[in-house]
Amino acid sequence: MKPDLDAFWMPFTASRQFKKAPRLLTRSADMHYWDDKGRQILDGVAGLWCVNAGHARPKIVKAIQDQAAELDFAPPFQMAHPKAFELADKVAKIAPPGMNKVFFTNSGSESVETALKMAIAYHRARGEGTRTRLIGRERGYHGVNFGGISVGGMVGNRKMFGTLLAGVDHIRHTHDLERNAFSVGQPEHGAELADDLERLVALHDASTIAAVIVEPIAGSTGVLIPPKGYLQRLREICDKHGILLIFDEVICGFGRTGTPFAATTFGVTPDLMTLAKGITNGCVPMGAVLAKQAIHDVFMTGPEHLIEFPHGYTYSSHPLACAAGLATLETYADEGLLTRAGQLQGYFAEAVHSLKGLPNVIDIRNFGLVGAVELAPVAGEPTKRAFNVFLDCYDKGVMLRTTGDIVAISPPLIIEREQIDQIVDTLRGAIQRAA
Ligand code: PXG
Ligand code: PLP
Repeated sequence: MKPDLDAFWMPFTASRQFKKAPRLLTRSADMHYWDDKGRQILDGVAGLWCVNAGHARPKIVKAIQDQAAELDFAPPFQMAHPKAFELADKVAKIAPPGMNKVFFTNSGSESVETALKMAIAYHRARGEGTRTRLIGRERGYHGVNFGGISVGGMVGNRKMFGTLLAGVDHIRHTHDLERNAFSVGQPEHGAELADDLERLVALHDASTIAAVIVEPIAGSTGVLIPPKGYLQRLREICDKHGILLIFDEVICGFGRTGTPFAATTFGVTPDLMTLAKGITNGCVPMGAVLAKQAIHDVFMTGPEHLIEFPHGYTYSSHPLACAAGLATLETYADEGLLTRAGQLQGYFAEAVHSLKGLPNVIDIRNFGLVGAVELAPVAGEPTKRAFNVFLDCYDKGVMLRTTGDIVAISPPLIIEREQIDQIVDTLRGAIQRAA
């Protein structure tokens, strides 16, 4: 039976267009979706950057089913269940060295709010309560809650929502078509853009700044790869001024860049790290914040019967999410998925860069198993060209994602070479037709 489409107010959707021509997914397995008409669609974006092990993987399905029957819910405040500890331990074991404390949330947005609150509370607990300012970056995406859109830098996600958080500033983004267009892997130019943080320190004084939050690779804004040396420089400047560095790895985490986390791939360890999406392979909502031991320990003072960090969600460390997370990590390990992007990235890079020279293609970028093709906008109608490419690809059986006039590719890490070819060939046709 066809559902009535009226009541559901859809998130981040051109909903009037959608309801005229709905794209309804009804089934999934491995690299594919099927729609309500029985059409098979190749998943070029891991659902929404989250289904890193591919769809409906047996171990994960069974773990969720078994968990629902065994223990459906356990209160996470003043109580717990064993799998929460088990999952925290397993996540800590693949985390960058020293990031061994894990706080669970239910989404990337909640992870961001949690990390920002941790940063401010950490400084206060150490007697530096003046450090309350949060620094984000232009074009950053840190979810949709008030803290996240305040430090975020995507204008469209901010402009409708008033004054946002006070005491926030932004460093410049790193996108530079003039110097870096068509870079394969990390761009050469732009490490010096990290020095923008020095400008904000000079303006506000380090004693007012709690933390800087950046995505190692900015995903949602259109896949901006960090220039060589940029993240290292940001780390150095944070250290020099006692500012915490937060990496938002909601998209980068769990194998997208060729190691478990972008922090490891790029060799820069932050103080706090936000995770979500791939932690449960997208099967049950879950997020997490990883913290360095020393940050955690600052909170562990005062009378032992008191709550040290007054924060948490009803569904933090939900049993279904923990069961899914454990089975997900096992699946990643069984199949070597957290390093597979490293093995495929050469082939993937060559495939996506083969689109260079097509009409309106003004940049192509890639790292690990994430890529983007930036198109010149239709004059006076920004976003339309890429959206038409997205619709065309979907019509031809490949699901991609667009933001602005950028088409993003971030397939499940189980992808095979022929499927990379199918994505790129379909995209080639759509870009030609959109000329
Ligand atoms: N931080 C980053 C870096 C993200 O990519 C979030 C936080 C928020 O996570 P939740 O689970 O609250 O959505 C994200 C999520 C897109 C797109 O258009 C990307 C995300 C979400 C929705 C759309 O590419 N990333
Ligand atoms: N609003 C009300 C009235 C609540 O009682 C709660 C939680 O108890 C929340 C919001 C927060 O919900 P959650 O813990 O699921 O984020």
